[in-house]
Amino acid sequence: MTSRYNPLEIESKWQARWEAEQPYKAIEEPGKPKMFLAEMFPYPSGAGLHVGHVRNFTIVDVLTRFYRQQGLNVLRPFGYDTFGLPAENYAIKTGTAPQDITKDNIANFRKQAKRLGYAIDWSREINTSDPEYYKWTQWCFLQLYKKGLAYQKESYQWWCPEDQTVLANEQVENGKCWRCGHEVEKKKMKQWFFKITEYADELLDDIDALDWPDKIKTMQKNWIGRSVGAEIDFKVSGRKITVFTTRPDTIMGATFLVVAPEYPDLGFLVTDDTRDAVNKYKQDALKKSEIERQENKEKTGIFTGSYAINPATKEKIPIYVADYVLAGYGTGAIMAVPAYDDRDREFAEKFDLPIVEAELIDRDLYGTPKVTYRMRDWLISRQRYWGCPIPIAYDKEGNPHPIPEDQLPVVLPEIKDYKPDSSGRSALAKAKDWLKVKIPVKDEKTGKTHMEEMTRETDTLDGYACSSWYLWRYASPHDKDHAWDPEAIQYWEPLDYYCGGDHAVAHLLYVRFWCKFFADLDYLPFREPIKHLLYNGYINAPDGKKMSKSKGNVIDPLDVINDGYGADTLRTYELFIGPYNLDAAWDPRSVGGVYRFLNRCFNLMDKVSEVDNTIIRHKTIKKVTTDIHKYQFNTAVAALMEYVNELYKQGATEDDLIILAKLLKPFAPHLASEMLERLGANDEWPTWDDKYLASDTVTVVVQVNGKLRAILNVDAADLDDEQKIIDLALTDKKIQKYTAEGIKKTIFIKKAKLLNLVV
Ligand code: ANZ
Repeated sequence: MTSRYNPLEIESKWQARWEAEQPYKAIEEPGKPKMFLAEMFPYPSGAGLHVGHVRNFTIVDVLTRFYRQQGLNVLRPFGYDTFGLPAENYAIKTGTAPQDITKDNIANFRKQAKRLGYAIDWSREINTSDPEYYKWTQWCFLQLYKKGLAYQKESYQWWCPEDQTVLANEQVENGKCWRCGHEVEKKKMKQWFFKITEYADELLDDIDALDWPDKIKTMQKNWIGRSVGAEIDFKVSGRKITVFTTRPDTIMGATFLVVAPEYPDLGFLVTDDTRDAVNKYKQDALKKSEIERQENKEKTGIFTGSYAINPATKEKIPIYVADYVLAGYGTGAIMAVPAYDDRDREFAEKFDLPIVEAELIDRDLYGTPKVTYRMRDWLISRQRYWGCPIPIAYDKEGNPHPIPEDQLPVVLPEIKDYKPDSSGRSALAKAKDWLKVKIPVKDEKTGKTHMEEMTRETDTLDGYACSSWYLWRYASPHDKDHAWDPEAIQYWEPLDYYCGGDHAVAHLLYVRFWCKFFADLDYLPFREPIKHLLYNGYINAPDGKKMSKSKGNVIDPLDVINDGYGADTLRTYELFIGPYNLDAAWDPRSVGGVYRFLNRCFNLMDKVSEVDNTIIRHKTIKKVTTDIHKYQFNTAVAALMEYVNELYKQGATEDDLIILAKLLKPFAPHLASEMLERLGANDEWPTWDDKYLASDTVTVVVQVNGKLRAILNVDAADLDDEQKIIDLALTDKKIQKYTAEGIKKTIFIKKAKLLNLVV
């Protein structure tokens, strides 16, 4: 007689054993097939794990355990994405060092993740704010810098006045800061960029072959946004304006030019008469977000006072400035063809400009072919303290110099006041001693090297830089000599399964970009870092609303566990809740249902009897295995529930129970391990034999002129094939008696499984 199911007791027993024995430690075994899985590593917030993390981590855990049980060499590491604003803002508020906050939060996350029983190789933990880690983020930066792919540029940038920092395009959502929701504005600043556009074509061309959700693939394609067209020069008194157009064939109808308000040469285009008004227009335009500027509102704009020559018609055409032309796209200048382009027509109508329906001409006559992308280069400098320092220093003339690799890491100094100011420099500017650094400089004339005192860069890197290479660090997380060990990379990478519910265009595009870049440097033997992507849905409150502290509707996973349900119930429930890729609402009753199911599994161990359940056993093995392969975790759990119901009805043999425990282990590993131990079995994944799985047959009624004449046994799958059913009916002797004269009409009603032959 077994005791009552006591999840808390069983779970602490198995967790203690896993802690002591480290069974999930991954070791390279050349020649043995591998499987590498990871979730998008979490930001360890002060609030600890939430139910969304649990869903995300459990999906990875189910696949991890599934492949382990199938005998593959599985790597499932864990890490923390720790730089960023929440810890810094908390530090500003409380004066606590972000380093200390982060340490505590990590300890809490680790404890909680262990409480959930994940099959993690804990020896491979990484933390992006650990100097041992970010030393290599800085090394990555320097490789990009050496190849000219990390560069500085003065440009208008999104600036969040609340967080006092610039934001990347991806971090501006509907004109607001992604983090604090404050309205953003444009500010002209010198900033660091990564030249992701260099890889735009390859990033686009390789998308189709990825086994990623179509939704994400489409978002990336749109984000990159390739446009094929031409650049055409228009002469303007001794200068020229180059426009980008996808319709060079319409040039005969170009009756004016429009430049963006930020157009660098605008100063040359304005005249004494127009200068003030144009400046005023420009200032107003800079306050608008790009989205606002592209909205289909009434067009605004102003004449600059200058004219250009249309190279095709040789006519003098006016040059306007208008905010519907964007600075960062194409050349920031367009030829307006109001007869063919809606936006240009609206503008022409409003400003009374000619609309000429001119003939279309050969493409090739004007301009040079040009491909343009919506995607911009990736803005990476942040005026914040809590980030990876950019390994650059400036000489007296303000020229940047890379910090030599043997001086890495550039460690973040401990400071007292973390607050940035509106001067545009991070709090690092106040760390006076840290700012000074000696850098070797080679004299071009003498060839000799001398040390020169310089000032360090005070910007830190966008956190997305830190997460652009962590998947490779997992292969050799403690390597002191490389960012990643080539042999370990060769064995484990690329990542087989990646699971997350965020970052469709930012992180998932950046990591592809770095992969291609490091592949070009021969540091990586593959050009796509992630084979299969699982994009999971969110878990909402019982009323379907987003869980949030302010609404007081947050479900704390640790409460669910400690209420007595245990981690196995929580894990199984979060996958049973619905298809993994859809949002789902928390349902407390269903948690209880899953708990009762696990109880029933446990109690079945008392009910061993002599019966033959071979067919249902093989059916269940097949269903659970194929469902997991298709990521249909909810229906896999449902199949196990059905199996248990059958075993209660029929009785269960020890073999039936062993199969149950093996199939249950990915979802409820503690209970399953306990059952397997008591049953004296290993956890090897079972296989099914199709010979026990005769296909389902159904009966189809065949009528002739409305009278029942025969009943056919057909394969259920054949119900979809009307002709096959008819052919089968016509081979039946009983039917043939009535159809010798031929058939006028056949009516097949699939739902009723009925075939009527009219003769
Ligand atoms: C003349 C023309 C005639 C155009 C026509 C279109 C249709 P996509 O497809 O999105 O790449 N354009 C170019 N640069 C722009 C900018 N910085 N801001 C706003 N609009 C810009 O769009 C390319 C077209 O958008 C270009 O081709 C240009 O207008 C406009 F019947 O040139 B077209």
